[in-house]
Amino acid sequence: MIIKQADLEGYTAKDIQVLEGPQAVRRRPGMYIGSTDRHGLHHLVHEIVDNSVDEAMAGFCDRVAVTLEADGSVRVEDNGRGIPVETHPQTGKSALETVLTILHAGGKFGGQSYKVAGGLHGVGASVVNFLSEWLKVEVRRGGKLYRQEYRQGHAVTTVVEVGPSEGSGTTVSFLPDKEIFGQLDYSFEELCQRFREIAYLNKGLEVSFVSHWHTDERTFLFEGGIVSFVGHLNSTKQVLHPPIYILEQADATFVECALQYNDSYSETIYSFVNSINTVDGGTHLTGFRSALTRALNDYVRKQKLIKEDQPNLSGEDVREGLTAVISVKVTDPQFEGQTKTRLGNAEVRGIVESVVAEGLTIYLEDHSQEARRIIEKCLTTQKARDAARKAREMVIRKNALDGASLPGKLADCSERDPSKCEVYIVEGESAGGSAKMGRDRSFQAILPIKGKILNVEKARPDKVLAHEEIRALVTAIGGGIGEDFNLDKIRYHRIIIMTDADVDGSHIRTLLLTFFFRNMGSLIGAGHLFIAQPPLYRIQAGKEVLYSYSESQQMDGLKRLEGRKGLAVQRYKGLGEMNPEQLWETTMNPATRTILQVTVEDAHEADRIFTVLMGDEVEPRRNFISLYAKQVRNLDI
Ligand code: 0RA
Repeated sequence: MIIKQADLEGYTAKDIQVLEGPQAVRRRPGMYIGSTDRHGLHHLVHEIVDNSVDEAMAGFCDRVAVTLEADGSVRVEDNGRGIPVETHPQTGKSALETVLTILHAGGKFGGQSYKVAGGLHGVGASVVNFLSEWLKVEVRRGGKLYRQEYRQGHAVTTVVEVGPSEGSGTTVSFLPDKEIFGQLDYSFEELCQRFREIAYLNKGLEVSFVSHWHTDERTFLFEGGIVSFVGHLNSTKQVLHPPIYILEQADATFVECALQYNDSYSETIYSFVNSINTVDGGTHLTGFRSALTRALNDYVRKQKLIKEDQPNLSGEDVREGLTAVISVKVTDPQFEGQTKTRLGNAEVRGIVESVVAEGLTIYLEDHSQEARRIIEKCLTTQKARDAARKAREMVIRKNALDGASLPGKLADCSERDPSKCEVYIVEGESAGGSAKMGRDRSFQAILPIKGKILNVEKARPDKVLAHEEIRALVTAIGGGIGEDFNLDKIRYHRIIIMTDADVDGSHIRTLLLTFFFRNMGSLIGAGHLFIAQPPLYRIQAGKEVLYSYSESQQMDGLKRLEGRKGLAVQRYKGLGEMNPEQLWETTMNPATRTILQVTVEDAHEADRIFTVLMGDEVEPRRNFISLYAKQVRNLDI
């Protein structure tokens, strides 16, 4: 961009924004919405919905209706005040057109709206407009109905008064531009996830979603707000008490939190700022954590539930088995970090800490039975953590005595650079044998696992290491376990689970995934865990051999070789039916195999799946399997 000297006079921030028009955004959409895949597409929907949610947070709207049409266009309707249509003094255009054509213009109206600036959040309705083939907006306001239309971000009509209206509100419809997004790819469940979250965080707000694209619909409305949210997160667990709820306004900051302990060993804390999920936490979360530790320790000391010389409960002790949602509403949030998902406002920490500590203290004093159950759980955790530390130290010492010897049944590779090494964790002796013979021993190690390994959901962390199969796994991988797990020490950068394609195989795979998820989580996050994909069928016609890895591939293969002489079809029921060469060729040779990388995209949802499938409550498991059959299948690929 070249700016001549004369033009610089009177050059303001406003003009810079005008330069960032549709073309700039369309040239680099990723800068504004992250990507142009399904996530970017969903981002457009959320951007528009979030504007209506802001109106709800300001107290003027209690209904948002989202419709996904069969042609891929989206309609978002709310019953708020309606975007103002009068002329905006700085732009000379209507406020409506300003919001839809000027980058980041959203927060400039309505001083008390909780608009979030920066990062990928709240990039504004204009970005959606710029990335849409067309966009239409209707405003019901002051008894009149107004309409304006755009193409690729350019107004093609003025704001036209088209008739009278009842009530007030805003409706934005748009068709994401296929020039930007290619084929549109919407996920009903992913969209619902956020709509459900919004409804939880804004009690009394109805968010409905009708999709003619998926032929499905859902309505979310929670009178209980985040208390219902915590109930939902704990729905498959045994809880220790009804949810605790704290709500307080301190200056211009709203603090709201709900918490409930369950009898599991995991911690689930969700934090939000202005209805945005702060996955990287921040000052509000820090304040919450300090408050929890402080209030529980104060109570324990005051009630003399702990000996005087016994150490305080640690943060980990008070968070094991805790499910909590902390939601704050802040007027001028500062978001930090790469993805702008960490709250930076320093003053929020103290506000949250004192509100939560006070609320908790009052609750504990008023509810002595519930308090006793919570404290007992924390004290048990403290003891168990002590025991676990001793067990870990024992294993480390024992390994040192053994000369850090690797497990006997591990067939290690000769390469020593972890980034070049992989280990196959193989179910069963015979499959292990084939894998050992079929592998490339220079960089592939094989660890056979016998029978069903420990059900980690039911076992205490300190008991996990008592199990021989687990110890073999931990020593082979080499990075330790649990809190001591060190990603830098792992001996293989590809850890590949290889099991039979039957029910037992899928059970063992789920157990292993649970184990890794709970005890070596960062390994999944860093992309080191994989699932091998052995073929389901082998078709032979003369010299030509085809392997198929899915039923549809098998259909295609059969069609292709139809009518050939001597057509032979073999269905593999287990890895053991393949000879070493076949196993290498189909499942282990990096040049020809497919392996699936395990991600923890939604760690909580994964946790739910593990808990429900492995836990001992039969009823939720049955419900769950019918409800989430799709996800379970995905997990059990
Ligand atoms: C600022 C001021 C006013 C309304 C809105 C924003 C508004 C924006 C959106 C976006 C989607 N739905 C919306 N609803 C309302 C109104 C200020 C006033 O009437 O005094």
